[in-house]
Amino acid sequence: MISHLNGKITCAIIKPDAVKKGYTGDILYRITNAGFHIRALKMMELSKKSAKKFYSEHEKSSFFDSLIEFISSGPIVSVLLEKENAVKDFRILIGNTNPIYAAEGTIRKLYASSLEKNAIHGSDSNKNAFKECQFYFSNIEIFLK
Ligand code: FUP
Repeated sequence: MISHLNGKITCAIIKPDAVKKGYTGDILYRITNAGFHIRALKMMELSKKSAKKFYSEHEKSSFFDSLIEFISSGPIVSVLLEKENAVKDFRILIGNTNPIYAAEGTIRKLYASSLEKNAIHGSDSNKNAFKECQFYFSNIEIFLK
């Protein structure tokens, strides 16, 4: 069982805009420099079907089709991160969803170009952190020993 990791893991995704612009290394440096430990990492492309599954909570939103088009438009880097207060601290590190409102020094302020092309994803709850880490890494227990 991995319930002892509740609150200590989160799922990050470096999105196609940031990967394409060559920001992957800089972003990972900022993440590890902030005290997060990388437990698993992979570069991949999401099919439209997988993208729809990952963002299913937004399927009724007006921006859904565009979001699916964007997130499946090129390679992404998905990362399983571990740290105390991982979910909350990572959301602070990445900043507001819209880079216009993101605080100075946050990853979205530094690397995002718009609300949609906002460089990075971070889980918004402990429940979603487990769900999303499982989505990208299937059997997460092997990475968390
Ligand atoms: P976040 O939790 O910060 O990733 O933001 P949301 O779950 O609210 O939104 C998921 C993604 O949808 C965001 F990263 C960007 C995109 N989005 C839009 O493209 N348009 C919107 O109006 C809202 C969100």
